[in-house]
Amino acid sequence: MKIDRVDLHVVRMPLVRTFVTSTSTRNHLDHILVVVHAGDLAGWGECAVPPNPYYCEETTETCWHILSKFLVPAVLECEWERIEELVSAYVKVRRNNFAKAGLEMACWDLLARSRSLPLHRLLGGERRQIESGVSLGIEQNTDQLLALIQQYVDEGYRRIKLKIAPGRDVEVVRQVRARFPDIPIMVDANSAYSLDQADQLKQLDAFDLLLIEQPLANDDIVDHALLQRQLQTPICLDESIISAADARKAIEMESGRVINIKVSRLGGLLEAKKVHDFCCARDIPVWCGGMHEYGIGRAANIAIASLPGFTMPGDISGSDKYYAVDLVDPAITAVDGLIDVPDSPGLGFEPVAERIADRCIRSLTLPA
Ligand code: OSB
Ligand code: MG
Repeated sequence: MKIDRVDLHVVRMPLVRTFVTSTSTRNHLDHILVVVHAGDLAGWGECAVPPNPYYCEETTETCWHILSKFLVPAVLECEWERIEELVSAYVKVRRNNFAKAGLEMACWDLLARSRSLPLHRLLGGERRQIESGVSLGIEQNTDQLLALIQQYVDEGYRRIKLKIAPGRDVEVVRQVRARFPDIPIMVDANSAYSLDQADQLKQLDAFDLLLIEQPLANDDIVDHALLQRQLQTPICLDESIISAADARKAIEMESGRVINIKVSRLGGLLEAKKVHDFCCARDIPVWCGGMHEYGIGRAANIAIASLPGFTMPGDISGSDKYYAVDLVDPAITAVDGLIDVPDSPGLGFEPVAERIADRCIRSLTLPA
């Protein structure tokens, strides 16, 4: 395989509802779409990167820089048959995982289309449907939060994730649990606590939570291990795990009992699969996290979540949870809390050129 041209597009999408976490507030997103061309074939990928460096250090601007100056030029030089060979073309680039993930995803799509296979088959997926959950931002008004949850439960979603922060935690979770005694609930702190707030977090043990996601610092696995010893609720790591090596070390240290696999945070589907395989061998449950992906990145999440080790419902909701109109056909929908894994070649959902052009705010083709 030889890629002869790469298009980059920044595509701006408004969110149907403002999304607040312990570190940021989002009304719209500027993800980068990556299109790799090889002869008549094209593959699509998405850098689902936040506009500001509050989840991780990358932003839309840093991804644009790293893609256009380093990753794309390296890939344009490369002859490859397997994704491992492609990835080795840019192995010198440290981190910048969101940028890598968008380009690598496009190459997986290209490879799958060149073999007329659905992406989930290339990855080793087995599930025909995936269980879908929703991630809910911090809401100032708890009645509004309860109404939102009711709406998603009525739509059939099987698991909810609540964003928490100091001051918006124990009491909110208490009210949600009282109103929804049976629904599986997880909470996500996005690193808002420190170890000396362990007593606050211990109170969450009373609510039969599936897990607490990333309570402590974004780059920590040591304090998480100390905290896990004091908590009954399993800790799940998100921000702290940016490679399969990190996953191995965190499991070795008992820093948590569950891992959130996010394609973009891990720098691509290959590394995501490595984390999955390692966790499977160690009986560590994993689930698929998200970054509000548009349809392209969402399709890749569906494909990876079809692997057998994804035993917990993930953050892959229907696109309508975030977007009035998504960029792909057919629309990605959850019915009765399940999303079908598509069987058409590549990502399995087709990008719609006019919708992308309408929302595109910046484009570049390489080589120039
Ligand atoms: O920590 O999982 C997170 C969104 C932005 C930044 C961080 C996170 C999230 C989500 C969104 O929880 C999950 C989704 O894509 O539905
Ligand atoms: Mg998280």
